[in-house]
Amino acid sequence: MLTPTEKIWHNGHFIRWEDAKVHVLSHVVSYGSSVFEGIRCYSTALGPAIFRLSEHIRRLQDSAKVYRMEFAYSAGQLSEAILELIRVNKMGACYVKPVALRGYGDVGVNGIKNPIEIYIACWEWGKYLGEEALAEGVDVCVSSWNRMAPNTLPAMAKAGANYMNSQLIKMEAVANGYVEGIALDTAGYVSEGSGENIFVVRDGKIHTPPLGASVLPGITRDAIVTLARDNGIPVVETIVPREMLYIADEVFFSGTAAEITPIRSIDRITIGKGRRGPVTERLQTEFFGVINGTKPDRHGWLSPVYATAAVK
Ligand code: PPE
Repeated sequence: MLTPTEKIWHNGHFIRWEDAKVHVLSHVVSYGSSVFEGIRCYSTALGPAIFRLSEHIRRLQDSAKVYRMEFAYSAGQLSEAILELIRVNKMGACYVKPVALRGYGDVGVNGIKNPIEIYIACWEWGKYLGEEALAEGVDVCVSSWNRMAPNTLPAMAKAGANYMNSQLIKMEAVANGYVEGIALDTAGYVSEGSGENIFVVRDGKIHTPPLGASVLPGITRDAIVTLARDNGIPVVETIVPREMLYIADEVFFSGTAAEITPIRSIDRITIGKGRRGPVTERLQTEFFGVINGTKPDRHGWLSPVYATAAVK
């Protein structure tokens, strides 16, 4: 269960956790008009440090732009608010969620006149797909639900409403005894999990669906592509047919919450040897190496919470 922290940031002020409430007639409640981020702060050799802060803030701004939401705060102000929130709450490793929503005011679908409320909360969040998942892999299915069609809800925006689709995928998967579901896009090609991007390895080459396959432009996805290239592992963004999942040597999920999670079976078909494969393991080693300081932070991905001068 969620353990409250002391403070939540709201429109430039720190308020008590208990006071971070919205009115039931806020636009977001009926119409799903929110955009948000999920960010991890890791406990590192430099103290708590946020992974890819500027990229997450940029995506939040991008999501808002698609939905014509205007922020009263700059990227710099939002970054500083996140760092300060972690300091105020005296947190180490934690998960940070900034959310911007259309609030209380006008009624009706067009929420353009409603105030934009920005909240940032943080809490401790462990392993997303279970404790064993990172080493053992997870059992998943292909969902009967498609990811949103490109001309319905824009997948590049991380909007609250997209997660109604995610909920259908996730609830169906769990009800049927799987940990997660993989959605296809409306053309029938592999898209992503309910809260993760997906990677398929065959003959030493990594494939991941392109942005046109209704996927979120994952920041972990980008980190994996970068780390793979750094390490001479071929990686391509390309359309992935469903059957390629079943005949892959390795398949894994990526996400802020899921990090790099191997998949050991899909629709009860064993993937590769049925456990974490060598490419997945190598990428985990590179990824966690940057975080725990055994590998250099070559791309400047970490923003230390207590050394603001180092924030990008
Ligand atoms: N696709 C979806 C649909 C998604 O929600 C996420 C993140 C990703 C891909 C991976 O993106 P990134 O985190 O930038 O690498 N899902 C977030 C929310 C999870 C939740 O349950 O809430 C996350 O991983 O934080």
